[in-house]
Amino acid sequence: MYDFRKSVVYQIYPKSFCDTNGDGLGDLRGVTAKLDYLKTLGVDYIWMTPFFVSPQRDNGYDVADYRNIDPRFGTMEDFETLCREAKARDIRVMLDMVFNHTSTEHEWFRKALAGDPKYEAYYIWKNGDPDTPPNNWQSKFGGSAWAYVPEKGKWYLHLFDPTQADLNWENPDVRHEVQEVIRFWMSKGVKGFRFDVVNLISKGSYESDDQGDGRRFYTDGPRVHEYLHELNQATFGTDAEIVTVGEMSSTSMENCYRYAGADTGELSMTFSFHHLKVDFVGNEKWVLVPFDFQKLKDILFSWQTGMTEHNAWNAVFWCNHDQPRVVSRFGDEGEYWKQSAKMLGTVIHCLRGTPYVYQGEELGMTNAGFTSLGQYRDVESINHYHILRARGLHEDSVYDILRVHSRDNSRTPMQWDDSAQGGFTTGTPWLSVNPNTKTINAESQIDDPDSIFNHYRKLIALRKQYDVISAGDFAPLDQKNPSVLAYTRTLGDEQIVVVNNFYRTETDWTCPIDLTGFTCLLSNYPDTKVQTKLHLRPYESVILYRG
Ligand code: TEU
Ligand code: CA
Repeated sequence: MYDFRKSVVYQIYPKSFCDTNGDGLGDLRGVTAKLDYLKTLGVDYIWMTPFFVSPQRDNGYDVADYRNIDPRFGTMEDFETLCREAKARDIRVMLDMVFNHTSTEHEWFRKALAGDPKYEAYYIWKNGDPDTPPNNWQSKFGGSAWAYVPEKGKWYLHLFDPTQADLNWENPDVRHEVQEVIRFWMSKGVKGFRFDVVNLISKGSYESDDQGDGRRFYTDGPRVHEYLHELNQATFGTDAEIVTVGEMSSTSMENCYRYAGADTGELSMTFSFHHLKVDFVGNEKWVLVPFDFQKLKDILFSWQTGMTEHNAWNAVFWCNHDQPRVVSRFGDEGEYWKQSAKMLGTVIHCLRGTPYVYQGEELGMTNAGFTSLGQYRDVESINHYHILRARGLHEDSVYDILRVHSRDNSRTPMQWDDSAQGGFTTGTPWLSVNPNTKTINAESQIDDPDSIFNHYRKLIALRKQYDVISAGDFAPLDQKNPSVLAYTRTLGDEQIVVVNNFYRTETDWTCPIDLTGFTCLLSNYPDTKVQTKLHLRPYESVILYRG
């Protein structure tokens, strides 16, 4: 079996990666053009977010045709070229499959609307009065999760945008369609799949939720393990080289033991998000609160030990296209930008799991810094602008919240060089390029041995070189320390100790393990002295090794 523990996945948001024809939208040819850059970084997989035919209401997560490429991104030929060129560089292609819902422009939904009973049964409909949704479930993007179709006198379920209708997985025909789509892309040589919100596919009972927004009725639902096991057996499970990852929304660890268990026949690994809700209030992200460092460690570490005890595998990450930039979130955009970005990279890459790098993270790209609604494109952000204003928040406060939490923070175009559009496009970008591309860009970092890019390159290389990083057991160190995040990984006689000062204040830290005989594998300061009593400078981060 292919050892995905030694692999690193690089996430590409194609719309914002590289535009080759000047229309302001990144495209597949742009990805091909940058494969040498990715090879230099050393990644093994590229996960590309959806580029299938789509009205782009949710940037491609509203799929209208699973087997064809949206002309905005290119052609099937472009995709085949990309696969070929990636393979020539030993990079594998991972696709993003959105099977919880389709766009309402998908042929299936159109046929359902036109009254074809076969396709009507592909979605989730409830009869009811036009003024009262079937229950109180809320869309993840705000508002009711139900939309009314007057011609049918029925409501359909949409856990996301009204143009993203939830599929009815109870219907075996739906499950067969999904299997055929997977086989179609497997036949093109695709070697990985990321499954969007895949723990939401099995809805339980459609009761109103007197305790919340309905998520407890459809999250990790009653038949989800059965469906995933069936999908595995019918499709990718036949190819030991294929790696799969499920995006698990508001999941539980107990369920992830099964989703990502080594012997459960479901998926290779899971994304969970609890460690990123540490700057929320409960499930509410549209608030401004400082992040809770203790909670961050407790959650990260409990998933490390819990998943290991149950022989299950984590995807480890800070960033994706839905999350703000990590250096802005948990690091420092100012004086210690470089040190903090490197520190955050080290924390993730030495954990037990498969690390994911989101485009631009390896350069220390920061949040967008938008100041007006017109700059935002994300449906969730725009909806919440209006929701928060309607709740009575002042405009400025709403902008402050969006600047911290909007998904557009991570979607601004990739910063390739210091030109006005960052080398992303020769036209007008669909979302503004961050003006800090003048100083934060790939061109200035690739050949600089001290750059964030080269720190990530080293982290990726270390994983290949040291089995203890890919396979070692995890144990926390001094978990209650108010500013240090530290842990060990151990494999036989080999051990690494990873020590990170998460703050800009200097701190003395005595390692509970005697560090005599350890050497420094990587640090974000040039002159780290290896000693049991460490004096940690701002955001100082070291990997110590004994073999
Ligand atoms: O996201 C799932 C999800 O529930 C959240 O991350 C959501 O995007 C939001 O941040 C809640 O505050 C996945 C995709 O990654 C996302 O881009 C899509 O919009 C969503 O599913 C629907 O397909
Ligand atoms: Ca383009």
